[in-house]
Amino acid sequence: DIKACLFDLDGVLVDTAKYHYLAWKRLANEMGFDFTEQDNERLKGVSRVRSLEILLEIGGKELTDKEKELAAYRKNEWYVEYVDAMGADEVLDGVIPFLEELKSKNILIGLGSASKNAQKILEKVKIDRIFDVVIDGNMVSKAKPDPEVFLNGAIALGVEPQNCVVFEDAEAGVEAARRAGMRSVGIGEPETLRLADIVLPSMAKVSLDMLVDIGQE
Ligand code: B16
Ligand code: MG
Repeated sequence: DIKACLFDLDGVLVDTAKYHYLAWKRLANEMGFDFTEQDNERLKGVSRVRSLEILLEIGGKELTDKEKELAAYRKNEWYVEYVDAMGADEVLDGVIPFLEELKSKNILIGLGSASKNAQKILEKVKIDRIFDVVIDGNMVSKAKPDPEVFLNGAIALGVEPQNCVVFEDAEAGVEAARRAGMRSVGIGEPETLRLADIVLPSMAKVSLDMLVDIGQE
């Protein structure tokens, strides 16, 4: 049975990808190349450092380690400006009622995000207090698809992996869930989230009954 639900942040609870995009685009433009929304798809669920490497590859640019550090820092400053302007209305449809349903059934709620800004974002959109544990990009050494972020969440909650369900929009995140020995709900397209136990187009379609079904497999 299900004792805990672990949520990815960007693409599941909020759409911060659009702000990441604007900040990366600004950096790319300053360096003299364009960065499209399609390019941005490659950065979803990927760490900040790795995102920068992909961006530089797209632009055909090479930077020294020192320059990379500065570029990532500046991108984050711009990104955080957008985050600071976020409000409770940016929580994606279906999320709040579902979290409340989990709470009422005493199912534990955890966050497993690659973002180092996760805590701030949860506070801005006013859902931080619903979480029993938050594991973010500051607390893990290995990025998804490594299962570390979700395993740390399960340990912190005192729940076995087989009693956890992960909600993820990124292929690497679904793979991380599987490698952690957890079930997963993919949020997005079935073609890109093949490893998920079920795929839904958005959190608006999620329900506890549906989880019970996958929990009994
Ligand atoms: P930060 P998630 C990820 O969030 C984003 O999808 C990804 O685009 C971003 O680069 C990463 O967080 C790191 O974010 O720069 O704030 O540390 O989907 O794992 O919640
Ligand atoms: Mg995500």
